[in-house]
Amino acid sequence: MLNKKTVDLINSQINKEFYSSYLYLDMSNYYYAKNLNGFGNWFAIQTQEEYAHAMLFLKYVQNNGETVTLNAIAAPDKAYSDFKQPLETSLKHEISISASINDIYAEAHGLKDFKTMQFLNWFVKEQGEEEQKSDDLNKRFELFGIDPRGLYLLDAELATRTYTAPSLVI
Ligand code: OFO
Repeated sequence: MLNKKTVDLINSQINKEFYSSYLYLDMSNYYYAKNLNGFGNWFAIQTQEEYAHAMLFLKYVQNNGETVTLNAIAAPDKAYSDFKQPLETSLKHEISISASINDIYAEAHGLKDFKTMQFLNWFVKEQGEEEQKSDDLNKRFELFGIDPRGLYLLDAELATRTYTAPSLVI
């Protein structure tokens, strides 16, 4: 059994993770349409990761005998006017997702819900890594992305990224 507010927060987090997946799919499409297939690949893998996060939260609700509530996923409404914008948007988005997970953690902590805190530990670490990855990509774009040859090499590097399923087992 979980506290109702905790279940509500986690159900809302499921929606945010699916939205993240959708948002990154939109960014992936943007880069593929510009023939930056490496950037397209990088965000396509982000999409897979976010889908996996949503499913982990979903499984946690199910495993605790609670009801999963699936709400409508908002359409990604961003229009990008240059190659840097999706990178900046994604960093801001990751920071907001970290804050959202911290809010669930704070609720669980207040309730001495150690089981949920332990479950969330993986996500707290994962968000730290996600923010770092995104920040790193922003910085490398600033260094190399403005020069066409640098952009070509960065795109080629991002094309090599492959998907690894989350290590968390629920
Ligand atoms: Fe779900 O990890 Fe990023 O947002």
